[in-house]
Amino acid sequence: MFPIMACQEEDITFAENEFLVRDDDIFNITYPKSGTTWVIDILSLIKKNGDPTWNKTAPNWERVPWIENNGIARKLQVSEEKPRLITTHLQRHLFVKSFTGSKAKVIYTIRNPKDVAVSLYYFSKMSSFFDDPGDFDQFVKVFLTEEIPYGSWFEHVKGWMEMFGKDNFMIQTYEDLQTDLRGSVIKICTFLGKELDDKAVDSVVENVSFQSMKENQMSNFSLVPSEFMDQMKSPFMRKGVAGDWKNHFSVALNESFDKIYKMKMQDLKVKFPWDKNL
Ligand code: PPS
Repeated sequence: MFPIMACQEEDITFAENEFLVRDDDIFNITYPKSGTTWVIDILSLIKKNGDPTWNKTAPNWERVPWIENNGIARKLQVSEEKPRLITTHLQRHLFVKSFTGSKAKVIYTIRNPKDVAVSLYYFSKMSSFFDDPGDFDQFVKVFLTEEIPYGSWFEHVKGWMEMFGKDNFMIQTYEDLQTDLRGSVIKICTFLGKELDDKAVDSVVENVSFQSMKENQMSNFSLVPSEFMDQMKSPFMRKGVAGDWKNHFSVALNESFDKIYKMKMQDLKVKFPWDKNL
């Protein structure tokens, strides 16, 4: 399932079958609400060696566009940008076929799924791209299925983790961005083979703080008309913390979530920071 206002079948089919990946492409890949826009701002600052001008003058969807969104794959196909910075929420099995065998790099950002569910719940309330989520417990039950835009969180993660260990694949957690933003920026630079001096790294860190991005209209979606995103209902840059799920999950809901999580993730060898609490 995809939100029809953002993604048309034709665009997804073109991205999957006809889009030609270049070896210097850089992909920012996430399940929604996992840190997509945070990494967009980090990547666009790294590309500009820490100069914030681009981040402050072009919206995130122009700097690191979502390949599955209306008309974007065709535009990117003829783009002369080097490197092309591309975002996607696509599952691995729907992703661009020509990626296989290329040297294009992927940064896969992952977040505690309970926090993803909370963030997506509020986003579904404010955004006309998604159905009204109803009551929180009900929404979490839907979140645990496939019947959700962009598909199951579990399938998304398991699909992309098949690339684990490959030289052109990096896992970034939202939680690491929280606890060590500077260290994470440096790791991303190393992965991309991009050398930034200390001043440039400082500028990246400063310009991607929650507060800076919340105030930057090129990052906070305030340019989107309120009929599509009603930030009076819930701001896009909502809380920006790890662990907000504890304020939303009842004991019973948490237990049933953990049970399903363990069952669905038991075969996955890769472990995440939140797994130790299970
Ligand atoms: S989307 O719609 O999929 O592109 O959303 P995405 O950007 O993946 O996720 C939005 C959540 O990320 C939080 N966010 C940040 N947190 C901390 N610091 C920074 N700089 C930052 N930028 C985005 C944003 O607040 C959403 O999380 P919640 O929990 O709803 O606050």
